[in-house]
Amino acid sequence: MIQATIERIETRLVDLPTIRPHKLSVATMYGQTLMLVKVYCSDGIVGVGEGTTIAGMAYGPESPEAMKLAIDAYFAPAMIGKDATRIQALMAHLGKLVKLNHFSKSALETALLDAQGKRLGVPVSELLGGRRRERLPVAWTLASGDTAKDIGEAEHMLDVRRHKVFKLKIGAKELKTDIKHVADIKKALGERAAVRVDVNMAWGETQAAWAIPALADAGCDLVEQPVASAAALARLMRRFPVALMADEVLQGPDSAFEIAKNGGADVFAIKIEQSGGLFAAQRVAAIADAAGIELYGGTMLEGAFSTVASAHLFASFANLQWGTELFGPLLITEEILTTPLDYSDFELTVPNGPGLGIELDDAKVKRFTRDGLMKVTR
Ligand code: MUC
Ligand code: MG
Repeated sequence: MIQATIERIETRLVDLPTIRPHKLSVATMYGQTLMLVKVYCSDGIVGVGEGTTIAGMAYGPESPEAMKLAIDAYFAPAMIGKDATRIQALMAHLGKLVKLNHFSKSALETALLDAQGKRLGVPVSELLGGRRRERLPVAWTLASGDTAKDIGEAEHMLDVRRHKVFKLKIGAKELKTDIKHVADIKKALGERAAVRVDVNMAWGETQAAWAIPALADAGCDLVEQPVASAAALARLMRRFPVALMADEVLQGPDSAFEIAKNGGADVFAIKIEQSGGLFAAQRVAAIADAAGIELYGGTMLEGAFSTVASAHLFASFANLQWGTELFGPLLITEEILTTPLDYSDFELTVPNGPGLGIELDDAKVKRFTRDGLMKVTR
């Protein structure tokens, strides 16, 4: 029986610039902040996890700063001295101490899984039941705010064979302007690419009912979270020849069950952070499978650690009908890994080494660390 207890937990905030402003209906992002957590264990093994949000607090209830505080003040003291090898038991214990904080829990669970994989000499995907695929299709988001620029960006991605599925961020402008934007992009790309939209909850139900058929006519094949309410999303279902995807309303297994019960979406965008961790996301996928809801591997525009943790999980899914959007590290100007991830031929290779199978470039990360280091020890 392997013995390893948790000795020390370190958190840091890492501020990284994005390659261009990323415009969503809720905010424009100029940079991304990663909350990185390291879990040091008594057997000398260190696991790394990450928590990331979209545009600070504009998208969801947690911020990177709040995650750091929650871990430093509440999670870490409760983890010191505990068995690092009993991950589900430890996460259940933390679940009793901290009610919500899905993103912080995902970061810690990622670090514990990374450490356990390193300890056992297996990739995290094997701890999640075993991978069914080695490579994952990766969509790219066009969100410069300018149609011509977006077309140029998409053409470049097609030329270098990095992406052939494009998600367009709409909802901030007039409906007609947004629909023209989508139609122009789809017309320029034609059959060479799939075009989807994410409205990030910006529309009311009547606006959505007017806009979705026009989007379908424009050649869009998937509409993500057009409205805020799960009930309104359910009412929009089956009315249009285009798939509807739930994102923001999907906040873990309980909400997944409610949406599935109400026939509330064709597709679930599964995100490890929004779900409350990798095991919770696995339960969301099981609910979707049982309900005949299709799956898409979502992102919180995460850095390498949450991206790769998600990749290990999505690689193990029985169904992944709509591929993934695990492009987060490509939106950031700085490489924070000693060996970059392999994005090629429209797909990401799931790393194969022990744990997450990636290594942090500590010197690089140090340069971009915001406040210095916070340590919680016994
Ligand atoms: C979201 O709402 O899905 C994922 C890709 C992207 O550009 O933004 C995110 C968040
Ligand atoms: Mg979304």
